[in-house]
Amino acid sequence: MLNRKSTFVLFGLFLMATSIFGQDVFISNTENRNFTSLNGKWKFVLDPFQTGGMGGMPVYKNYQPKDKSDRVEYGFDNGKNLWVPGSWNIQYPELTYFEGNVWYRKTFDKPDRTEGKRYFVHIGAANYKTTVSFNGEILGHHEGGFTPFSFEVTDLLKEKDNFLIVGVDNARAADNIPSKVSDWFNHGGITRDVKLIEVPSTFINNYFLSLDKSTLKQRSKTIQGKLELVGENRPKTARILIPELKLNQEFEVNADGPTEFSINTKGLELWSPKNPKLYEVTLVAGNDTIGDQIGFRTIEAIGKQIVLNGEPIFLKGICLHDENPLRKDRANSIEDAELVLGWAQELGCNFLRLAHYPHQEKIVRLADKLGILLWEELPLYWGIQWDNPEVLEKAKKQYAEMINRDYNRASTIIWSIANETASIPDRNAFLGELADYIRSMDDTRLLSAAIKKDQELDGHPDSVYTYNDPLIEKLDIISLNEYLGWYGGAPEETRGKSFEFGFEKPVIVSEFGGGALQGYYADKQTRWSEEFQEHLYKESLAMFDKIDGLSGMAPWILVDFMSPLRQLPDVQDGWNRKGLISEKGQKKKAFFVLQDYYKKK
Ligand code: GCB
Repeated sequence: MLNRKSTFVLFGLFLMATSIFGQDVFISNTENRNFTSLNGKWKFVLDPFQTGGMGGMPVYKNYQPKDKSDRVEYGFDNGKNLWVPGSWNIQYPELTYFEGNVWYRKTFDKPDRTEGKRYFVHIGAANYKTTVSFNGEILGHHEGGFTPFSFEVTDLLKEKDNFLIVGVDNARAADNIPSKVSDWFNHGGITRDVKLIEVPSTFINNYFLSLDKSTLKQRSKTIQGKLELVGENRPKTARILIPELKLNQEFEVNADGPTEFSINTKGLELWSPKNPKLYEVTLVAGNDTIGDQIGFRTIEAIGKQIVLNGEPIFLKGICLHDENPLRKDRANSIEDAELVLGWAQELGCNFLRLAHYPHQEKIVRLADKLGILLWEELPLYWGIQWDNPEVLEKAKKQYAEMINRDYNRASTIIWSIANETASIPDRNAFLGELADYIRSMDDTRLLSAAIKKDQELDGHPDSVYTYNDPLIEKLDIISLNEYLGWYGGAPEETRGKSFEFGFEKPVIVSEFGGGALQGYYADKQTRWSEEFQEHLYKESLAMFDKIDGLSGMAPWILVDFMSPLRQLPDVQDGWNRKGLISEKGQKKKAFFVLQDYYKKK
């Protein structure tokens, strides 16, 4: 039998062997590049036993019978369509709980191209394992349901009848991230935009800009930059322009590897929730030019305070899943983002916890425009295989993809590395290494994790809840999820409780809450009633407010969300009811309790 290490080596060889044609290059800021959208109707072939990629006639070859006696046992042409982006579960009733592989096919002709251009297929997200093939050749594989990836197709692109076939497999597995069980719906398929991106032969694939916090108090503030290029013919110099600051500066480009540079600014306005100032920034390198809208700010944890641009700030937040409850689908449009951010603003929020996985890029960009601070995380959630080095590598890769995508967004201030995980040696080693890895990629943001209290006893008998998880050492913020009043204990029991932390760090309550069915009215002792939830919010807020060093709050959760774990008839019917707003968009009583609390903060 193979041990884990040799499986890991084989897995690596497999990935190398299957990426011969395509190049897996991270391309950021795709919205501001030249591209052809490949969204819309795609033909599909169902592959419940996950065998379509095997044998002499794999589905990605797109075989057609040559004559009337030929045998081909699949076919896209007369098949049904799936809309991209979107989860397949909501598109056909028979796919509601489908977990397995689906092959998607899109055909298209070559865009009007000028010589010397390169083309990449870019997928915003596909849940969970993806195989990308083009004109019958496998370009590569991607794992992880919420982060973007791309493969080059330049050398395979034909004038007519190109076919892109993408296999997406959402089967749950113990060594996935998330693992087998999670409290949200397993939306399968190509859930975010697909683009055919056109770039020059040497191009800017990514760049990282941040404000140097040591210059925060100076009149002339420094922006630190890093530029990454892909291609053979690197220019000797590149240029950054911020017209509003009358800035146009050239810098030398390294012969290989990324190039670091810094620029001094005058009159820079800082980005904040009160003034979400974004600058038009342009980078030019050789034949490539890319523009972006970027805000500059600093974020620090000093003593027990979270400090934005040198000033303490209280995070008035709420948790959120990346779902449009009205459409019952994964969110994938600017309208989806506007819907939920509109509700969050009405609640009085300046902060959102984007739980429990990377949300669509459009919401992060909208938060930049609206001045909403964000917490982002990976689904390092229940049941993760902490002792499996492959899983750690997957976590690093998915984290790198999220940081590569969102590094330039001022709104993102926290990377959270795990949710409610028990402190055992394997987990501590895994998350400790991950924390170091994230800091090596991005030391401009704060690290956190939703931590458990030292004693997890039913009935919550302790009057003092203590937090001494050694992982906190690696973090900037202590975040805690506490459901006293819902899971064990009555809401009134909150009155006798207090909190103690073994570390001098700011504290965020990253979850608390309870379920209520919108429109069900009863007395405050009756579970599932709006009054029960309202009562629980009043009691919980009073309890958490006493925490010394409380720097923010993100109750669970803004809107009811789909979850196969929640099957109580007539109450849940497949929905987690802890939302302050129902899946139809109606506010529950507790919404106004939190709104009132935030007004007073
Ligand atoms: C939690 C989890 C969250 C669940 C929530 C609940 O602690 O972090 O994913 O949905 O509780 O509703 O039980």
